[in-house]
Amino acid sequence: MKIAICGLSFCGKSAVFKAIVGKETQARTSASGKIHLNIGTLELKDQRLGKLAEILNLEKVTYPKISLVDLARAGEKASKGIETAQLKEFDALVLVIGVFVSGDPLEDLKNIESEFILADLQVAQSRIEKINKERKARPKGEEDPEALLLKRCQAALEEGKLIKELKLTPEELKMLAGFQFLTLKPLIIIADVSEEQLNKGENGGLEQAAKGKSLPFLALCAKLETEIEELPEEERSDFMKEMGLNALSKDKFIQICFQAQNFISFFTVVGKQARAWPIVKGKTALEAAGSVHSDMARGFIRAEVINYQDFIQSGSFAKAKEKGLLRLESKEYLVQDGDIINFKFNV
Ligand SMILES: Nc1nc2c(ncn2[C@@H]2O[C@H](COP(=O)(O)OP(=O)(O)OP(=O)(O)O)[C@@H](O)[C@H]2O)c(=O)[nH]1
Ligand SMILES: [Mg+2]
Repeated sequence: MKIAICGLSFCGKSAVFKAIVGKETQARTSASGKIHLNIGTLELKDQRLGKLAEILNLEKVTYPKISLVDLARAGEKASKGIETAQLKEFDALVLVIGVFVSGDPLEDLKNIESEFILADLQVAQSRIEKINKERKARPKGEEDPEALLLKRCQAALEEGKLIKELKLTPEELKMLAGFQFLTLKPLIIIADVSEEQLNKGENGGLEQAAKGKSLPFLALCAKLETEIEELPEEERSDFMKEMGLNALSKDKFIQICFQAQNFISFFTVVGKQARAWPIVKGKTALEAAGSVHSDMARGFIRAEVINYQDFIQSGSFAKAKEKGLLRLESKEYLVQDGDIINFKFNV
């Protein structure tokens, strides 16, 4: 899962990256040599997995990972706006608004959204034109379903809406998947605030704006959180108390990234290893198997499933089986958050 941090120049992107990723950053230059990238890896430390390892006496746990990329242009290339083309390859976008420097954070948000909308409009329009040219031969009155859907997107974008605000069906989403529309990607809004703003709970109205669009939101003072992380462990909690902070934003951020993508987790236990797998809510056992290994989906026989809660209450797989809590499920079973799954397959 790849997530990009984007935003206007000098809005605090790298500061937020540093606060969230900590010291394990790698500075890289992209193949084109123009863009300096900071890449960091985050793990969703699911407590349930640790508990499983403890009960089952396992040696290794593997958490789901997020690759977080801080996009920054080389100094002389820096312009005011966002280069939208470089955002296409990402699964989700984190938009940083520099409330600590901005004269008008809401205006910044609006401007960036407009850039996203414009980029998507160009993609939609050029595809519609192409379809019209290619399919001139169609009998009159018969509309192409792809063109129809794209026209709906175009209309929404022209009204200043994000494509995700259209309530699209899974089939429609599938049809649009190849276009990599920016306004369809999960978007997380981060307000980088000053210490003073943090203390006053000020975020330039962004929290409400995000809420109005059902976008996940987080306010943090990146500079302060980085300073805290650089403190010796024993001084941290006192300093945080002094600053009125209960927790660092790091863990919350990771959770928000998962929620924004509508992910739940299922677990597998193989040998001495337990692993958590993220999957979009509403997927079947067959799709879950495929996300672990394509062979598991190809040769799928059935899934042995027990939910984490039931397992904890039983204390062992054997006891759970006695109680009838270990279920055999078919391909169509809808995976639930916390399911421990043993895929039976044959290739
Ligand atoms: N007071 C304050 N200053 C901050 C905060 N976050 C970032 N800064 C400062 O703002 C300046 C710009 O921050 P960066 O994180 O480099 O911004 P950026 O968006 O990565 O900039 P570019 O990559 O050049 O587009 C730096 O001098 C930071 O120290 C903050 O939360 N509070
Ligand atoms: Mg930067």
